[in-house]
Amino acid sequence: MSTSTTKQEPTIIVGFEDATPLLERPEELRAQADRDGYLFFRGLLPAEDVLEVRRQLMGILVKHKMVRTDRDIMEGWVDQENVRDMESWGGTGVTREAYYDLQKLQIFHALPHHPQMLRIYTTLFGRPVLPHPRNIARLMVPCPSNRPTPVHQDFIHIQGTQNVWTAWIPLGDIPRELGGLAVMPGSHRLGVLSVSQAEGAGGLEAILCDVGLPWIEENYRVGDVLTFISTNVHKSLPNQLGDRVRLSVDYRYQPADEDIEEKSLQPHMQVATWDDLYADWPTDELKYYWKKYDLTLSPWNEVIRWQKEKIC
Ligand SMILES: O=C(O)CCC(=O)C(=O)O
Repeated sequence: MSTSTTKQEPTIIVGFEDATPLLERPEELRAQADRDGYLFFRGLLPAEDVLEVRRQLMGILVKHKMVRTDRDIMEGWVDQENVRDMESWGGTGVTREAYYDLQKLQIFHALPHHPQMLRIYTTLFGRPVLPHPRNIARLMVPCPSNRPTPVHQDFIHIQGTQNVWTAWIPLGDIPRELGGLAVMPGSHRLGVLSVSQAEGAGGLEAILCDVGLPWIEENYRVGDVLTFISTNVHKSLPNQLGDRVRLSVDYRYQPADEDIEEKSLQPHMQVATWDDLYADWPTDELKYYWKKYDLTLSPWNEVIRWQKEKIC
């Protein structure tokens, strides 16, 4: 007699519940966050604020000849010829040079301090919030060196407290075919999962046995905000359009009185020093803002990152 195990394909749900009304009912917001490990806010950010960030990022893609200028630049039509052999740098979607230009933009570092963003986390935590300065952008140009982001939990890459929440913000409409983020509700209760090596941002894939949880996908619109705790399992969908860039940012927040690992205070991928990135900023108030907090640093633990190769 032979035995075989068949892996159950997870259910896919399209469309999140909108948690915006719960910002007026903190207890319910916290209960939902605790139950699902994520929250979704439809149109919370003013479209014009998000679109200005998009406009400036598109300007960088134009400068580096990655998007076409014979069509509306805001639509992000890719210059296929120029990106074919592009070496994408560390899950950012673009070259190191283009990513450096982006990290110098004040507006990109100011968006996480938007009053609507701070409102989410002051309501969720009920105490002072620390936005991490290590802000990340994904300029996911469809090209051979860019792969969808694998199934993962952020905690192994961030460490510090597990109570870090990622805000994933689409910079423009991102229908599912353009490759937005999908989350697995309730997956934060699985604990920190083992990983194996993978292609795509982060380079590590969480090993999911038959956990019986669905995936939730979304057709994102400009102004939407998705947020999830660092142990929530998520991934990006593939960009099936193939001719348009997917732009998003991911910012992180935690209660200011919980542990933080030092690299969360450094520029992403240490692409430059803060002094270098700040050089052209017209105003000073956001420079080194985290120094006003009395932070508790916790050490990096390589063992957390490499709980590898568990067999289901
Ligand atoms: O946008 C992506 O492809 C990856 C984002 C992500 O995994 C995150 O924000 O934690």
